[in-house]
Amino acid sequence: MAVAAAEKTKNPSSKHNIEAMREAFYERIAKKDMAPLWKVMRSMVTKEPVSRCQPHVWHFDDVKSLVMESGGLITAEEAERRVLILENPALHGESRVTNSLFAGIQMIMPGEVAPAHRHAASAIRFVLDGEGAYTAVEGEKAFMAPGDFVITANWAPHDHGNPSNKPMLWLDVLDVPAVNFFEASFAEHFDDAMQKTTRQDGDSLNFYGSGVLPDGTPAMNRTPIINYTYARTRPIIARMAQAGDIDKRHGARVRYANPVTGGPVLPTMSANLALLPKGFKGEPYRSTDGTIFVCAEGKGTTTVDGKVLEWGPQDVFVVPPWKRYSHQAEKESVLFSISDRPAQQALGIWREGK
Ligand code: 1HN
Repeated sequence: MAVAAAEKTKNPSSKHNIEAMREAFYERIAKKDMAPLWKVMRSMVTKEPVSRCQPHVWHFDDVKSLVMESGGLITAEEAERRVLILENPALHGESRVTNSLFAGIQMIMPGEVAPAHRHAASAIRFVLDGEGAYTAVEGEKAFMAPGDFVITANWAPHDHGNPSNKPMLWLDVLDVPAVNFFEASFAEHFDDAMQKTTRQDGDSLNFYGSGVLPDGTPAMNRTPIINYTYARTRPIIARMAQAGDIDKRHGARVRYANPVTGGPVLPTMSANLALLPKGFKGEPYRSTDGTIFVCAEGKGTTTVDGKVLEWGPQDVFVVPPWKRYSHQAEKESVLFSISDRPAQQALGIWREGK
């Protein structure tokens, strides 16, 4: 201290000089494409996760009427995929709901086809409305109903069609922003709008989800099941709840699993389905995986970092990474959720807490 004070009296402008010298130095090194770490280190290496995303809810009434309106403006064929992007309010223009995930609402009208393509990004669908449209994935034509959870793994050819007489709407979640972070995107379009299907609706769930496996099934980092139907999964959470197997934070919850390995359905994304009994007041929880929720049934609220998100049937809401949240159910409710947890776990960075 005394030495510094002495320095100051000797050279009153030394502080100013060193600042000016530093600035001049930074300008010189910038010309050589370099920069000082010490100016940015604390904001790069934060003590805790800092998310740019905001908690937000999209109410299905609004979403449905706007998506239906888009049906009068563009065909599925013209659009390739008629999807309205759910943009996080803090990330407008970035086509993402969290930093790593894309979410959107897709609609396919009676008689329409969304042509076959494939890409490096993996996709999931969670069906919101309508019945009897299909997604054809890797040769299986999977007919869909509300609450169905459908997997399109990376590079799997897929097209959608709607032979029913009602529009069908579903939530799409893709790891596109994560793939693009790595600048590893590839895509391919096929000459035939519809791929040839060799397997019947439900084949992959019957073959791989019945406690037996076709002999010789290799272990893969993604599930071989295309459609985890609501009809199969919904009764399981009801029985868990009846048996009192109710997590204090998450309710009676199952994890969608790859039946060959027990691991997540995809290497980049994993999903859950939870039943919250009427009057459920969840304990707070947080984790580093920002999570997208869909209310499949019921009515309630989720408090995120002090902000109350009200949800009802088919509403979609997002909880940013490491924000503390708790669920409250006014009626018996079912929540679907999806996040990038397996990607974070593969990197060894996933954490959870209270
Ligand atoms: C995509 O291929 C689909 O196949 C849906 O249904 C949404 C969003 C971004 C990029 C590709 C689909 C998509 C997408």
